[in-house]
Amino acid sequence: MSNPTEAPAAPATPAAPKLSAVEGIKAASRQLRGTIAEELASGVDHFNDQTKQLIKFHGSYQQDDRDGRKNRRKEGVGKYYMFMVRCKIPGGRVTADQYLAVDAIADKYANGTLRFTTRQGIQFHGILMANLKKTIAEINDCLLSTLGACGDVERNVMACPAPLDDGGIRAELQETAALIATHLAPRSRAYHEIWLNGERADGRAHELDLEPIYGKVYLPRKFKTGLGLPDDNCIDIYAQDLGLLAIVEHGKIAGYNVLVGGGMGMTHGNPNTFPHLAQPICYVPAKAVLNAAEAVVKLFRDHGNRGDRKRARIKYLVHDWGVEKFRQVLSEYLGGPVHLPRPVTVTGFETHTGWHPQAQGQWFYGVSVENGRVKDEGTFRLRTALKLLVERFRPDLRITANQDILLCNLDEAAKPEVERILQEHGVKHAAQLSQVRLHSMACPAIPTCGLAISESERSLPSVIDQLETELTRLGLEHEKIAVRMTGCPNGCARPYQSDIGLVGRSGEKYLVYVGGNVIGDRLNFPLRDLVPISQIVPTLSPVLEQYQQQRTPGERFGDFCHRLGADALQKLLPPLVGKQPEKKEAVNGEAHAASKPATANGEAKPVPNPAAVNGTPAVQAAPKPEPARQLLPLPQTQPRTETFYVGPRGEEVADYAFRYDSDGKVRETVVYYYGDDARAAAAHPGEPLRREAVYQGQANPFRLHAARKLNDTFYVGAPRQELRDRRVDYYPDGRPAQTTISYYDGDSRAAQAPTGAVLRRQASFEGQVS
Ligand code: SRM
Ligand code: SF4
Repeated sequence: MSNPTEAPAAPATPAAPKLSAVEGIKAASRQLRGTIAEELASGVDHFNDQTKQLIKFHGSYQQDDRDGRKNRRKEGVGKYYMFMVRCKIPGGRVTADQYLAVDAIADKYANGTLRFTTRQGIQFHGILMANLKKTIAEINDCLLSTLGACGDVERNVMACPAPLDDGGIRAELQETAALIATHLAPRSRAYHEIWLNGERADGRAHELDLEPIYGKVYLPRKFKTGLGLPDDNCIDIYAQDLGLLAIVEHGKIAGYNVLVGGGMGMTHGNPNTFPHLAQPICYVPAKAVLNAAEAVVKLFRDHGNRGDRKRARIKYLVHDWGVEKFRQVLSEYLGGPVHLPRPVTVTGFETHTGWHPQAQGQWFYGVSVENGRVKDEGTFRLRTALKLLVERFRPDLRITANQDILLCNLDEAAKPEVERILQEHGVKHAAQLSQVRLHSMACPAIPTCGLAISESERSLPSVIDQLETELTRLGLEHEKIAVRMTGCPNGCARPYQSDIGLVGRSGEKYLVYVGGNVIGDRLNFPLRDLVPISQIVPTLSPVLEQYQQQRTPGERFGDFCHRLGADALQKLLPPLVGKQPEKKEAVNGEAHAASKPATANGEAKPVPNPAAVNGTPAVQAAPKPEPARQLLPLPQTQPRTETFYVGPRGEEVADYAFRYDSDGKVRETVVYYYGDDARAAAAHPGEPLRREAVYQGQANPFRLHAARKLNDTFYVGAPRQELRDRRVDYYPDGRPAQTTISYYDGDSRAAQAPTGAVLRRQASFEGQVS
């Protein structure tokens, strides 16, 4: 790789709007049919690349066993393909019969577990292609569906699941969720034809299908709706594409504040992507809510980005247009002027675990399900316990947005037996669980999710174990602290709103966020990047100690972090270490920082230091101390540049760099992009440098969307032989100011220049030139 710190920097300017490949697949699919039926019938073990996209609309993802990949590669056998199947369950509502049916399917076709999702759905993992049709057919036999659980359509509609005695408010939310879900479900008969042997399997069937809302190419991307209450935001309304916040007057739902533009997903390496909270747009009376939902969906259908799937969510429309313009365009879809949102504040969040009274003397019990996984493992037999309870009491069931399940309509007399059955199966009563565990969530990640960079579901429990010990030591065990972990930045467990967010960055390393809250009305901020999993709790420890000592009465952990801010908190942190030190004195504080020159000799390269991102002194990753070796002294002068790398030993790739002024201030932040414009952590090993983007001053390299970009430098050529081709400088408003093109021997552009060619000329042109 060329030395990225030498050159001034540059990113891709949006190419002429071109439709993404998925748009073509949808258009050619004959309303979601494609060749799914033919491939299913052919007996192969996986779908082709086009069909792989289409089956998402039918509620399934093609995956492979990531645990087994390495061995299978060694053995020369291909991937072990298996499928995830997701049931779309509006409001998370399931009958006893349906629950028993899905429980049976878990054994019959899946991996013997169920997974309650962060959107109140139920997933199966590990289904073979040969069993896919039977699985989906049996799900439909029990009157659940997978249609539209994934894909570019309205996803599962969420609503507070708790059957509390509240005068019917939550029941109305549930009904409205079901209504919206039905109204916005795909109407294509393809689903019935393919999975349920529907009657219209002839080639012309698609001509009969009308999708009055979605049309031929459906939505530009997924779309998510949730209905919540100001005093109980258990569905995380600010994370929804469309959040409907009920306005209760005189004990009835008078209407809804319509919030639009929530979404968590971002991509390491793509500063144009970021988490975003839904913004209040307007108010609609209760009777107009379905119309409003349809209007927002249609606006998204017509205006969403169909060229770049990473920028295709409605949140980018809200962000790019601003609320005023969005409101104005929405009014056209609503057919008249809109009412401004009512002034309400979201104040509460409930997990709904434990015992709660319902109307008419009945009770519901919320079972906490760690990370949503329902399984039997050793003496912990949650799956058997739930099955027995459902068989014995026939409760109504509700999946929560916190991956838990509520057993509803229980009589007072059932209480002791419910508790006994759970206890006998090793399932702790909610009251025996710490608040931090009750409020934690993790996405599935490895081994099923194809996008995972790091572990999540399998790793969070041990992090929570350590955190519990630390919180107890500090007397903070009763604090409601939400920890949410994901194996990549897509945000499936909504980690960017929580008190503590842990986002997989690179193998065992995570970006640690703090400063959100359980209510979810604020985004958190990065505390430290690339923290090895073993160091997560030690990293948080000084912040928790400070919280214990300095919080104001009743102040929550996330609020405290938010009040102090990143700079103050980062100053409290211990040095970042790559491995647990064997000898304390070799790696603590300054002595550890002093190992920097040893890291520059190729034996161990520096890793990104997020503390430096926020202005605290730079500290490098420590190789395992070698007792016989002398640490070299730390240079007394300020570095001119500092470059931060990611990747395993031997495959380290520069991710970003700081260029300093002589007074020690960061003059510019440089971010590097490889291959298909990916950041180092997401790039494939050995991909060439393609772009350097330079930002003014000290930018947060993981939240670049608000930073002022100065220029992009584009490179061409093979890895380690990249040549600078052109640089685009930008005006403060983001418009291209000028393009400087480099010419090499023989006046050739970089793409034509021979290996080893020398730079001979640079010419600048106004605006953007390619
Ligand atoms: Fe998610 C993709 C799992 C809720 C944002 N999500 C995926 C896939 C399908 C991976 C893939 O594309 O190959 C994951 C399947 C893993 C597996 O093995 O099961 C996956 N997402 C999940 C679930 C199961 C996580 C969980 O712990 O429960 C959740 C299923 C919900 C459901 O029943 O419908 C789930 N995903 C979410 C949420 C939370 C929410 O909706 O409230 C988010 C953040 C909100 C949002 O949409 O922005 C979320 N998932 C994503 C993204 C990022 C989208 C983006 O705009 O950038 C992806 C990647 C993508 O779509 O390309 C993704
Ligand atoms: Fe997969 Fe990433 Fe979603 Fe986790 S957050 S399930 S790793 S896509």
